[in-house]
Amino acid sequence: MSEITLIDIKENILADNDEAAARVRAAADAARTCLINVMASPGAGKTSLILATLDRLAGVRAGVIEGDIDSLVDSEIFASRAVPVVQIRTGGACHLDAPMVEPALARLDMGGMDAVFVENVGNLVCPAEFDIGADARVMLLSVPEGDDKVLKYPLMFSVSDALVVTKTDYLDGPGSDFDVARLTERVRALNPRIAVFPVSVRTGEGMADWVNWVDRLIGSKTGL
Ligand SMILES: Nc1nc2c(ncn2[C@@H]2O[C@H](COP(=O)(O)OP(=O)(O)O)[C@@H](O)[C@H]2O)c(=O)[nH]1
Ligand SMILES: [Mg+2]
Repeated sequence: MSEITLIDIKENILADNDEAAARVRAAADAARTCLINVMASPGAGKTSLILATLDRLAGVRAGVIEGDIDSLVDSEIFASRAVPVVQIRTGGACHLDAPMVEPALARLDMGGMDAVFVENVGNLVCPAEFDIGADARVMLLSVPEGDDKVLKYPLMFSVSDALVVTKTDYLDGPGSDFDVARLTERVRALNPRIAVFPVSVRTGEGMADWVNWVDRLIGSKTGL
Protein backbone atom coordinates (compact mmCIF):
# COMPACT_ATOMS: atom_id res chain seq x y z
CA MET A 1 0.00 0.00 0.00
CA SER A 2 1.39 3.41 -0.92
CA GLU A 3 1.02 6.64 0.99
CA ILE A 4 -1.56 9.15 -0.07
CA THR A 5 -0.41 12.75 -0.45
CA LEU A 6 -3.17 15.21 0.17
CA ILE A 7 -2.89 18.75 -1.18
CA ASP A 8 -5.64 20.83 0.35
CA ILE A 9 -6.19 23.51 -2.28
CA LYS A 10 -8.68 25.53 -0.27
CA GLU A 11 -6.38 25.75 2.76
CA ASN A 12 -3.46 26.81 0.56
CA ILE A 13 -5.53 29.43 -1.23
CA LEU A 14 -6.84 30.89 2.03
CA ALA A 15 -3.32 30.95 3.58
CA ASP A 16 -1.92 32.80 0.52
CA ASN A 17 -4.90 35.13 0.67
CA ASP A 18 -4.34 35.96 4.33
CA GLU A 19 -0.67 36.82 3.68
CA ALA A 20 -1.65 39.19 0.86
CA ALA A 21 -4.46 40.66 3.01
CA ALA A 22 -1.92 41.47 5.73
CA ARG A 23 0.25 43.31 3.16
CA VAL A 24 -2.80 45.24 1.86
CA ARG A 25 -3.74 46.20 5.43
CA ALA A 26 -0.18 47.35 6.18
CA ALA A 27 -0.07 49.48 3.00
CA ALA A 28 -3.48 51.07 3.72
CA ASP A 29 -2.50 51.70 7.36
CA ALA A 30 0.78 53.35 6.30
CA ALA A 31 -1.13 55.62 3.89
CA ARG A 32 -3.94 56.19 6.45
CA THR A 33 -6.42 55.19 3.77
CA CYS A 34 -9.68 53.52 4.74
CA LEU A 35 -10.44 50.47 2.62
CA ILE A 36 -14.12 49.47 2.38
CA ASN A 37 -15.15 46.13 0.86
CA VAL A 38 -18.63 46.47 -0.69
CA MET A 39 -20.36 43.14 -1.33
CA ALA A 40 -23.80 42.13 -2.66
CA SER A 41 -25.68 40.25 -5.36
CA PRO A 42 -25.59 41.51 -8.95
CA GLY A 43 -27.90 44.51 -9.27
CA ALA A 44 -28.38 45.11 -5.53
CA GLY A 45 -27.22 48.70 -6.01
CA LYS A 46 -23.48 48.69 -5.18
CA THR A 47 -22.39 51.13 -7.88
CA SER A 48 -25.39 53.40 -7.22
CA LEU A 49 -24.73 53.44 -3.47
CA ILE A 50 -21.00 54.18 -3.86
CA LEU A 51 -21.78 57.05 -6.27
CA ALA A 52 -24.46 58.52 -3.99
CA THR A 53 -22.14 58.16 -0.97
CA LEU A 54 -19.24 59.90 -2.73
CA ASP A 55 -21.59 62.75 -3.67
CA ARG A 56 -22.38 63.26 0.02
CA LEU A 57 -18.91 62.74 1.54
CA ALA A 58 -17.78 66.33 1.51
CA GLY A 59 -14.02 66.81 1.49
CA VAL A 60 -13.19 63.08 1.37
CA ARG A 61 -10.67 62.13 -1.31
CA ALA A 62 -11.78 58.72 -2.54
CA GLY A 63 -10.92 56.14 -5.17
CA VAL A 64 -12.65 52.98 -6.35
CA ILE A 65 -11.54 49.47 -7.22
CA GLU A 66 -14.05 47.67 -9.39
CA GLY A 67 -14.29 43.88 -9.50
CA ASP A 68 -16.15 42.27 -12.37
CA ILE A 69 -16.06 39.02 -14.27
CA ASP A 70 -16.04 41.07 -17.48
CA SER A 71 -16.66 44.59 -18.81
CA LEU A 72 -15.67 48.10 -17.80
CA VAL A 73 -19.17 49.56 -17.46
CA ASP A 74 -19.02 50.45 -13.76
CA SER A 75 -15.47 51.82 -14.05
CA GLU A 76 -16.57 54.03 -16.93
CA ILE A 77 -19.22 55.61 -14.70
CA PHE A 78 -16.67 56.49 -12.01
CA ALA A 79 -14.10 57.67 -14.58
CA SER A 80 -16.74 59.95 -16.15
CA ARG A 81 -17.12 61.58 -12.71
CA ALA A 82 -13.33 62.02 -12.40
CA VAL A 83 -13.14 59.45 -9.58
CA PRO A 84 -9.80 57.56 -9.74
CA VAL A 85 -10.70 53.96 -10.56
CA VAL A 86 -8.93 50.66 -11.26
CA GLN A 87 -10.87 47.79 -12.83
CA ILE A 88 -10.05 44.19 -11.92
CA ARG A 89 -11.40 41.88 -14.62
CA THR A 90 -11.50 38.49 -12.91
CA GLY A 91 -12.16 36.57 -16.13
CA GLY A 92 -14.58 34.21 -14.42
CA ALA A 93 -13.65 34.29 -10.73
CA CYS A 94 -16.77 35.06 -8.70
CA HIS A 95 -15.06 37.14 -5.97
CA LEU A 96 -12.09 39.39 -5.34
CA ASP A 97 -9.27 38.08 -3.19
CA ALA A 98 -6.37 39.92 -1.60
CA PRO A 99 -3.80 38.90 -4.27
CA MET A 100 -6.07 40.65 -6.85
CA VAL A 101 -6.61 43.75 -4.72
CA GLU A 102 -2.92 44.24 -3.83
CA PRO A 103 -1.71 45.22 -7.36
CA ALA A 104 -4.90 47.25 -7.99
CA LEU A 105 -4.28 49.29 -4.87
CA ALA A 106 -0.70 49.91 -5.99
CA ARG A 107 -2.14 51.61 -9.11
CA LEU A 108 -4.05 54.15 -7.02
CA ASP A 109 -2.32 57.07 -5.34
CA MET A 110 -3.24 55.92 -1.84
CA GLY A 111 -1.11 58.62 -0.23
CA GLY A 112 -3.55 61.18 -1.64
CA MET A 113 -6.68 59.26 -0.70
CA ASP A 114 -8.74 59.08 2.48
CA ALA A 115 -10.81 56.14 1.30
CA VAL A 116 -10.95 53.43 -1.33
CA PHE A 117 -14.25 51.68 -2.00
CA VAL A 118 -13.82 48.17 -3.41
CA GLU A 119 -16.90 47.07 -5.37
CA ASN A 120 -16.67 43.30 -5.15
CA VAL A 121 -17.98 40.90 -7.80
CA GLY A 122 -21.78 40.54 -7.59
CA ASN A 123 -22.29 37.42 -5.48
CA LEU A 124 -23.61 36.71 -1.97
CA VAL A 125 -21.45 33.60 -1.44
CA CYS A 126 -17.76 33.64 -2.42
CA PRO A 127 -16.76 37.24 -1.53
CA ALA A 128 -17.66 36.50 2.12
CA GLU A 129 -14.89 33.92 2.33
CA PHE A 130 -12.02 36.21 1.38
CA ASP A 131 -10.45 38.84 3.61
CA ILE A 132 -9.08 41.47 1.20
CA GLY A 133 -7.42 43.51 3.95
CA ALA A 134 -10.28 46.03 4.23
CA ASP A 135 -11.05 48.12 7.32
CA ALA A 136 -14.73 47.32 6.96
CA ARG A 137 -16.94 44.88 5.12
CA VAL A 138 -20.23 46.32 3.99
CA MET A 139 -22.95 44.19 2.41
CA LEU A 140 -26.05 45.30 0.56
CA LEU A 141 -29.37 43.49 0.35
CA SER A 142 -31.97 45.07 -1.91
CA VAL A 143 -35.67 44.94 -1.10
CA PRO A 144 -36.58 42.99 -4.30
CA GLU A 145 -34.25 40.14 -3.19
CA GLY A 146 -36.41 39.35 -0.14
CA ASP A 147 -35.78 39.36 3.61
CA ASP A 148 -35.11 35.60 3.79
CA LYS A 149 -31.63 35.87 2.27
CA VAL A 150 -30.04 35.97 5.72
CA LEU A 151 -31.25 32.38 6.19
CA LYS A 152 -29.80 31.27 2.85
CA TYR A 153 -26.45 33.11 2.87
CA PRO A 154 -25.57 33.37 6.57
CA LEU A 155 -21.79 33.75 6.15
CA MET A 156 -22.08 37.05 4.28
CA PHE A 157 -24.30 38.48 7.03
CA SER A 158 -22.00 37.10 9.75
CA VAL A 159 -18.77 38.66 8.47
CA SER A 160 -20.16 42.09 7.57
CA ASP A 161 -19.76 45.18 9.76
CA ALA A 162 -22.69 46.95 8.13
CA LEU A 163 -25.77 45.88 6.17
CA VAL A 164 -27.27 48.43 3.82
CA VAL A 165 -30.84 47.51 2.89
CA THR A 166 -31.13 49.14 -0.52
CA LYS A 167 -34.07 50.20 -2.73
CA THR A 168 -36.38 50.91 0.22
CA ASP A 169 -38.53 52.90 -2.22
CA TYR A 170 -39.88 49.44 -3.23
CA LEU A 171 -41.08 48.68 0.33
CA ASP A 172 -44.46 50.25 -0.31
CA GLY A 173 -44.76 48.85 -3.84
CA PRO A 174 -47.58 46.52 -4.91
CA GLY A 175 -47.18 43.05 -3.39
CA SER A 176 -44.09 43.92 -1.37
CA ASP A 177 -43.67 41.54 1.59
CA PHE A 178 -40.19 42.66 2.72
CA ASP A 179 -40.11 43.32 6.46
CA VAL A 180 -37.09 45.36 7.60
CA ALA A 181 -37.76 44.61 11.29
CA ARG A 182 -37.93 40.84 10.63
CA LEU A 183 -34.71 41.02 8.59
CA THR A 184 -32.92 43.02 11.29
CA GLU A 185 -33.99 40.51 13.96
CA ARG A 186 -32.70 37.59 11.87
CA VAL A 187 -29.41 39.34 11.12
CA ARG A 188 -28.78 40.42 14.71
CA ALA A 189 -29.33 36.82 15.89
CA LEU A 190 -26.34 35.87 13.71
CA ASN A 191 -24.27 39.01 14.11
CA PRO A 192 -25.25 41.23 17.06
CA ARG A 193 -22.70 43.96 16.25
CA ILE A 194 -23.80 44.61 12.65
CA ALA A 195 -25.04 48.13 11.82
CA VAL A 196 -28.19 48.18 9.65
CA PHE A 197 -29.05 51.06 7.31
CA PRO A 198 -32.23 50.99 5.20
CA VAL A 199 -31.65 53.40 2.28
CA SER A 200 -32.93 54.45 -1.09
CA VAL A 201 -30.65 56.30 -3.47
CA ARG A 202 -33.78 57.21 -5.49
CA THR A 203 -35.44 59.17 -2.68
CA GLY A 204 -32.39 59.79 -0.47
CA GLU A 205 -34.21 58.18 2.48
CA GLY A 206 -31.78 56.83 5.10
CA MET A 207 -28.69 58.16 3.30
CA ALA A 208 -27.76 60.64 6.04
CA ASP A 209 -27.32 57.94 8.73
CA TRP A 210 -25.37 55.67 6.38
CA VAL A 211 -23.07 58.46 5.17
CA ASN A 212 -22.51 59.52 8.77
CA TRP A 213 -21.37 55.97 9.62
CA VAL A 214 -18.98 55.88 6.63
CA ASP A 215 -17.68 59.34 7.42
CA ARG A 216 -16.86 58.31 11.00
CA LEU A 217 -15.23 55.09 9.77
CA ILE A 218 -13.00 57.06 7.40
CA GLY A 219 -12.28 59.66 10.08
CA SER A 220 -11.17 56.95 12.52
CA LYS A 221 -8.54 55.90 9.96
CA THR A 222 -7.36 59.26 8.68
CA GLY A 223 -7.57 61.02 12.05
CA LEU A 224 -9.45 63.92 10.38
N1 LIG B 1 -35.69 51.91 -7.28
C1 LIG B 1 -34.39 51.91 -6.99
N2 LIG B 1 -33.51 51.44 -7.87
C2 LIG B 1 -32.21 51.44 -7.56
C3 LIG B 1 -31.72 51.91 -6.31
N3 LIG B 1 -30.38 51.75 -6.29
C4 LIG B 1 -30.04 51.22 -7.47
N4 LIG B 1 -31.12 51.04 -8.26
C5 LIG B 1 -31.17 50.49 -9.62
O1 LIG B 1 -30.81 49.12 -9.57
C6 LIG B 1 -30.09 48.76 -10.74
C7 LIG B 1 -28.76 48.13 -10.37
O2 LIG B 1 -27.98 49.11 -9.69
P1 LIG B 1 -26.39 49.05 -9.64
O3 LIG B 1 -25.95 50.17 -8.78
O4 LIG B 1 -25.83 48.97 -11.02
O5 LIG B 1 -26.18 47.64 -8.90
P2 LIG B 1 -24.84 46.75 -8.76
O6 LIG B 1 -24.90 45.73 -9.84
O7 LIG B 1 -24.98 46.11 -7.40
O8 LIG B 1 -23.67 47.67 -8.85
C8 LIG B 1 -29.93 50.05 -11.56
O9 LIG B 1 -30.93 50.08 -12.54
C9 LIG B 1 -30.14 51.14 -10.52
O10 LIG B 1 -30.64 52.34 -11.08
C10 LIG B 1 -32.69 52.43 -5.37
O11 LIG B 1 -32.38 52.87 -4.25
N5 LIG B 1 -34.01 52.38 -5.76
MG1 LIG C 1 -21.98 47.63 -10.07
